[in-house]
Amino acid sequence: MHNYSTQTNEFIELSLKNRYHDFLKNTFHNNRDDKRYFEMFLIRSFENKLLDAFTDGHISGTTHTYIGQECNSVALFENINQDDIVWSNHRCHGHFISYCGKVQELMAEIFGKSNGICKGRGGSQHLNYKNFFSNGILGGSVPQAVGSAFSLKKNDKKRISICFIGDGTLGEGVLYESLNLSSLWECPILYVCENNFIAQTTPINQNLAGSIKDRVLSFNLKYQISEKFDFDDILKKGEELIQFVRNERKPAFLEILSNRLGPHSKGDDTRNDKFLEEINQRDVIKNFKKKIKSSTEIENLANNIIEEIFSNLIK
Ligand SMILES: Cc1ncc(C[n+]2csc(CCOP(=O)(O)OP(=O)(O)O)c2C)c(N)n1
Ligand SMILES: [Mg+2]
Repeated sequence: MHNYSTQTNEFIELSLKNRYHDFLKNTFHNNRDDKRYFEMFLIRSFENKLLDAFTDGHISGTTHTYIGQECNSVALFENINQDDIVWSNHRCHGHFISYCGKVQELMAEIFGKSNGICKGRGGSQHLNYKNFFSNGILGGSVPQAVGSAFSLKKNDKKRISICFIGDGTLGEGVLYESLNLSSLWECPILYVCENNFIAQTTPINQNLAGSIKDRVLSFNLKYQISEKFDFDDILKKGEELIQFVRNERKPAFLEILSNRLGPHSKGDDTRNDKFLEEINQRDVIKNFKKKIKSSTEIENLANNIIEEIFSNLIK
């Protein structure tokens, strides 16, 4: 067992200096599963705090939380570098935290503060920091992701572009133009489709004909699916496709079956209790926790960090 609970200040100091990954190294050393559990739990704690902050009237507008899908970005970002180009969507907080760990600037951004990532003007959905971009328009980032991958193809031998979409984004026509061109031009892009079986309130069986796999294969992209709701499986498939795109300079598509455990945005969940109970049983964090001896210490550390950041913000 480790005593992690004293490291709140170190986190705040290092993540402000864009040294989140040094914090992870200093704190967890070679204990990779503790580190992964911390990263997933930090995102969950951040998102829960955010929902509370809306309920308590600290902020207005809207937000889409990543509760239930934390495992996807934590696993993928083990193989994505800060100089790769990341194109995220409306559900971007988890991707962003995995990219750089700048939790306080993200919360400040959502609170509309001038010390936020985009000086408080981007809000929850429109982030830009270094090579990370997000866009709240479904499919809005997709052609840009292809453009950036095309540029990397011409000017770079190792960097890649990563484009996150949801299953609902399969209804946007621009996705197919993008799949087509990225395949034809052999662009180094990885599409990641986080398939949580629902788009806002519309279940996938009411808006998607055929299969995601068949659509992707028809454009001749390399395709993989992670369907086990298991961190190690996402890590393995993600690593394989990221290495493929990096080395072969060709596009690939990873579909990850996922659980959206929270509402679409703040309180708008139309799914019934029985279904919610079922998907909570496959909560990847809960299952991952079973192998973590210091889980309480790690949860305390993450919760303390979020609490400290939040209380500084509302002072
Ligand atoms: C072009 C466009 N149409 C509608 C919306 C409103 N909207 C925001 S998120 C969302 C559902 C997205 O579903 P999916 O792509 O599956 O992602 P998820 O929310 O499940 O992560 C919708 C309809 C939007 N942002 N952009
Ligand atoms: Mg969805």
